[in-house]
Amino acid sequence: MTEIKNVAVIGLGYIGLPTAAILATNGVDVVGVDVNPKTVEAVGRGEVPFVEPDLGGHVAKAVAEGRLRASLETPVADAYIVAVPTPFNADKTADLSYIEAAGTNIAPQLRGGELIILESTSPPGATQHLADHILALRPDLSLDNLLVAHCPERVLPGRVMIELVTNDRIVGGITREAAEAARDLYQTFCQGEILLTDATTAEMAKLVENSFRDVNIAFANELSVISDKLGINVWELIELANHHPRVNILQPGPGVGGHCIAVDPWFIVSSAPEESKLIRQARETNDAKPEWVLDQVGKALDGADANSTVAVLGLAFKANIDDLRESPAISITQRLSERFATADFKVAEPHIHELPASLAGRGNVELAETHAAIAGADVVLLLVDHQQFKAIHADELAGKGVIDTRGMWR
Ligand code: SAJ
Repeated sequence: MTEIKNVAVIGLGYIGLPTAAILATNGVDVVGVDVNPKTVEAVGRGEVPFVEPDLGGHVAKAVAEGRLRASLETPVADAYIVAVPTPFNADKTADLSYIEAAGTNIAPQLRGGELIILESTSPPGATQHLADHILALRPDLSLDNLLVAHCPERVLPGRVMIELVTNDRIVGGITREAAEAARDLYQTFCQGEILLTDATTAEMAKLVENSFRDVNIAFANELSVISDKLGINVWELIELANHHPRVNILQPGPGVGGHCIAVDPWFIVSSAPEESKLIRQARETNDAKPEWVLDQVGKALDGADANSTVAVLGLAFKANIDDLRESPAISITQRLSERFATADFKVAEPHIHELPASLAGRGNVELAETHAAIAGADVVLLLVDHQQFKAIHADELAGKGVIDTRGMWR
């Protein structure tokens, strides 16, 4: 195998760019590749096109030192790290077209001996599929002279630059040699333990971690619905139960958002539909939670929608971030504005300055400052437990219908 002096990172998104930057600041020559010219231009200038603490400094330093450059074209390199999206299709199977496109662009650049690592969250078999795809384009090569491995990312948005260094990593090789080569590359920046396995187990490990969280959040969400029916405060209930030394129930919410936990379990379900009953049910339970929140608002409005104003607090998919992707708060606000078309909705989200496209232009939805939104509201609906909302005083809520989906005012 070739000694790895330079790496091409395919996909400069939330995972690819941090990985490219951290490799570069640890002495590896990196070319970051992206299909979006704006991303390539921004990274080329040493800038980061999205919010992630500490990433800006790494990218600026790597570019200034000449270790990181960005390109629209896949170059010749000793190793390739593929970090492209794996969305799901309408039938909830994984869409591997971005991975295939990355493979198509890598194939002509290969000379034999390269390491190819798939980092994208993938259904079981995707790494083998990538290898097969490349080898079909390059029949002159084989797994004897091409090292293909899977190394799933597991970093938490908002803590990416810390967790890239400190988290343990799972590396699954199509061959043992591939796993060992990938381990050696990650060791340039990863201080956690690097655990070797086969590619399919590594793929499943990532999916299982996020499904574990999804199933446990579904349990909490189900408890909140049961508790409401029985007239019990679910937050108190969970706090009390969690005093048991072997019980650790997660927190209910308005639904599960983000691009990982609400997606990855479906990759397990579509691989083994008959056997994944609990995992599927958890997904359905969490996906049903927004509808339950809508019903709560309906009860609070009590038929008086025409003259009512609802303050909606928070649009992000979780607390203290600006990430709106797959946010249940957005879909709840959209559906509220349609179902209660004669009510007004004042949305307070401290992390944004204008409404996202899915909400902009709706006559009854408007962005507002938090306290002003509450002051004019009949019903206050808290969807995200942002730090900023802690400053809301109990007096501000007096006399209003309050729906607290996060237990902020438990
Ligand atoms: N949520 C709850 N109740 C809870 C915890 C979370 O309702 O008790 C909700 C959040 O509000 C949010 C969603 O779940 O809508 C997901 O948030 P999260 O903080 O659980 O996870 P993500 O999506 O930000 O990141 C996860 C992480 N996976 C695990 O913790 C197992 C991260 O380590 C992964 O790298 C990431 O998915 C990923 O990229 O796969």
